[in-house]
Amino acid sequence: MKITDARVVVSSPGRNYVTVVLDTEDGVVGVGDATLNGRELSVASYLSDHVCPLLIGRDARRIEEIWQYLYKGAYWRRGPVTMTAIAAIDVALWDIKGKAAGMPVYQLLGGAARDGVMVYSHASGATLEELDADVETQLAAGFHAVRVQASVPGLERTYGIAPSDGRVYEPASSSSPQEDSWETGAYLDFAPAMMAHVRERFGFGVHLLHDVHHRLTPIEAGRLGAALEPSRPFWMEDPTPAEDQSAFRTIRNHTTTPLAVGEVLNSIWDCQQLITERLIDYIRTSVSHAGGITHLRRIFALADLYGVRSGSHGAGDLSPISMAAALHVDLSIPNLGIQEHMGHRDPAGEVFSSSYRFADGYMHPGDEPGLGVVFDEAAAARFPYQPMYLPVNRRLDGSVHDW
Ligand code: KDG
Ligand code: MG
Repeated sequence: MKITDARVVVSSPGRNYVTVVLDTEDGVVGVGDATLNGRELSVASYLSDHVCPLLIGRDARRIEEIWQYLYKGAYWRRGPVTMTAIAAIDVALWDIKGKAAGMPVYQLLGGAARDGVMVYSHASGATLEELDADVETQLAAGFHAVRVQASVPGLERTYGIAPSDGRVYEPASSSSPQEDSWETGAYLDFAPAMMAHVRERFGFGVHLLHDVHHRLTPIEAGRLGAALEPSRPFWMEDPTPAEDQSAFRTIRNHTTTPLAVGEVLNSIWDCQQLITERLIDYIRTSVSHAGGITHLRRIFALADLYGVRSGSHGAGDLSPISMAAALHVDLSIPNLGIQEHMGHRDPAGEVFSSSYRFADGYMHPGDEPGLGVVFDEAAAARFPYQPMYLPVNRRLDGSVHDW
């Protein structure tokens, strides 16, 4: 089954998405997501300038061989641009394999290990009252797990606060990076009080999650984890910059709050120490930024050996193709923890139609052959690329901090 065309489509239906389309000689078409928020065109270039030409004439059925060819054949290893590009090709090849077999991808991965995938949604507010109202909305929608974020008093802008009109949270903005402000002391005082407030209001029957977004030092994160313990969060996410793996030993030594990390990590080698030294509880690598279904399954298999569970990133900047691919993996692995699900802004649904479904806090990828997502290239052409940047974060003294 030879690949006859490989092309990259950059579109912006509600936000930017980079989509790979692979055609094969017998008419089976596969799609993959290559979106890297704020750096979309670098992945598009890596694909169209360096990867797509290498695929023409290759056998689409040889997924592992193509993965190894693209990874080892480049000589230069890892990194978000390379691994997102490889991921998109890998996911498109799994889509093709499923369609050719007449089966949903999860059946090819061993079948369903559970009936549905528990997902968490987001709640946020500029005030605790607004946060309460949003948590109520998420619970009414059926979610059993909710990530909670609120504006830190005294800071001009806080990470993770969705617009008050109900649209999905989107940190990227056009023309130039937005500047956020940061003061560790104010945050460390506020976050445990916010979590305690939500617990008091909604009780212990809902899983509560919180994202620190890489902003603390290890000892500060240890202090936060300990302060959160009475609220029993499902996890504390990205407490320190994710690339510093040994930092998690210090955090671990000071708290029993479960730790989640990995949305910015791209390969099994980036999380080897975190997993094998049991420094975390949940690994958040995603299908689209960590080498696709093939490589993500390898990471989760390693994690399973060490009692670490999955908790994949699923922000709105991962397209519906990635969401579907994540659900096929989540449904089939033994060590699912939870899956993030933010949804997508309109008019993404005009470009991507997906067969995954949500009911009572759980999602299922559906039983269409392949991934179950149809990408409408003609519709995508109506929404041209918009330059977008993620924010930068500054401390009150003007120095650049982790965002
Ligand atoms: O593009 C960056 C977002 O995907 C990220 O900020 C979202 O941290 C995030 C999360 O946990 O969803
Ligand atoms: Mg996060």
